[in-house]
Amino acid sequence: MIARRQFIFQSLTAGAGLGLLGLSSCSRAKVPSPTVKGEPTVISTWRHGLDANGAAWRILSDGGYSLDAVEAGVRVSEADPEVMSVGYGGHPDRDGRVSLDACIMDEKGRAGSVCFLEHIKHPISVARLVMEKTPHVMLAGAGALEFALAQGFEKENLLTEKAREQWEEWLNNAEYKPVINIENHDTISMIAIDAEGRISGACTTSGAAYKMHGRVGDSPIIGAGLYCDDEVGGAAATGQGELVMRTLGSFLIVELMRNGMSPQEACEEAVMRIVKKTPDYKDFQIGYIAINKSGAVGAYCLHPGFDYALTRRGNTELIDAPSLLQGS
Ligand code: SD4
Repeated sequence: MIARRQFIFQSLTAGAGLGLLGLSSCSRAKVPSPTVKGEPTVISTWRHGLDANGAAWRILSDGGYSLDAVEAGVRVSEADPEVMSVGYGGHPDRDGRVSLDACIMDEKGRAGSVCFLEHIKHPISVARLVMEKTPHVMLAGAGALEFALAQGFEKENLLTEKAREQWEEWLNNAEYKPVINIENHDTISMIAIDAEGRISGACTTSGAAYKMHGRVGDSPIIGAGLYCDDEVGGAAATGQGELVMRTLGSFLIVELMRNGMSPQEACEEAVMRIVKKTPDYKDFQIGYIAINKSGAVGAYCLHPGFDYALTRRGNTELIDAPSLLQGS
């Protein structure tokens, strides 16, 4: 096990490296104080997390299970056609096809995932059934669709008129260029602790807009888009999946917390890992959220503009995550 002081040293080294990278030092925003033990808490990415947290909170405040809460929570964004980065109404790939990625984890360390899934509005619920009803963790593409249909899910057209029009406009140039903070929302990742202290997480997305057909991002990859360990806490990601996948960001954050970092320190360190390994990191957005067993939360991102929703004691706040880079 790496000693706590070594992590502090590494953090300091990372901070010192900022100057070399031509960056200002991180502005550390006020971190919300920890939850009182036994108090349910839910956090989720972006403004659309406000409604999603509402659905999760209805379960948590009634003494319900965190796994049910995160599934119900992210289903709200999946069903909302105005959230054009998740589920129904999501941006299609460059061929005009909507393909979805999602994963879920429970407090026992069990995991389920689907990727490159077309025609199913609620991939998170399919991911849960992969976890609960199969010996596998992940199903992809046609196999995932076949499984979903066998489980009674309905085949639907997920491409809304609005998404089709935007895609047709994009075809005029057909240039793949990720947009930072797309419409101020992106993947929804959610982590919840229930009254019994059980931690579960969920992550669901339509992925990068106008991606290559068949592209899979970080969101359904256990340890990249999401990771929970009931002994430690949970972490989740949003933003350019390729950068998260290369560094297995959510797993990294949980392991950093296991070794003594606060959720805030761990999120910052995970962003710095990307910065060190990605010369063109300024062209992308990455956002991380994390919570530990004591209910302390943290969040960090590359560019300003990433926010997350925090609900506890029946109150929901939308909090701006501190960013490494400052606004232009
Ligand atoms: C992904 N993290 O698939 C997700 C969401 C996204 O640009 O598309 N971000 O990479």
